[in-house]
Amino acid sequence: MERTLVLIKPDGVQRGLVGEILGRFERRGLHLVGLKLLAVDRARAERHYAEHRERPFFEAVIEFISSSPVVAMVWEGPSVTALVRSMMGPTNPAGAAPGTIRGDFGVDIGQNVIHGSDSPGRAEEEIGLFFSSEELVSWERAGTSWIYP
Ligand code: D4T
Repeated sequence: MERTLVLIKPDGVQRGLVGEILGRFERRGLHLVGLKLLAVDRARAERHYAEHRERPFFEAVIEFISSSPVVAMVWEGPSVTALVRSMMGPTNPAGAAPGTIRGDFGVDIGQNVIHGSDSPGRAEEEIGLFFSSEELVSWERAGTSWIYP
């Protein structure tokens, strides 16, 4: 079963949106297998955003993600990476439809509330960057068979 990494960014945590965002994924029927609040240090931030090292916004995103705690989550489900990305909306909230997380709570491309892995392969790497294997819990949630077989 596919897994993906979600971060509620410092703006989402500071604005008290953790429960709202987590609840959307729960209500959608996704399965939670990892969850923690943590401060992202510069080294972890640079590894997470390594693909953007040459981009002009690199320094700003590193400072932002390490400015205040984030909530890291691992969600499991069929096609969960694409499904989470569709619930998030596009990177720039200005183009995000109402009903998406960024469309409901975001205004700024930098402070865009949430991160989700952009492919299943990338999700595996990002989960490894934020969670040890002992922190991921395999469990059965009552009623999952009524959401997907
Ligand atoms: P993240 O990685 O935060 O989920 O965002 P996305 O996957 O949606 O978008 P991204 O990797 O292209 O961008 C990473 C991060 O950089 C910020 N950003 C991005 C920015 O401040 N200015 C920009 O022009 C872009 C493209 C927002 C997200």
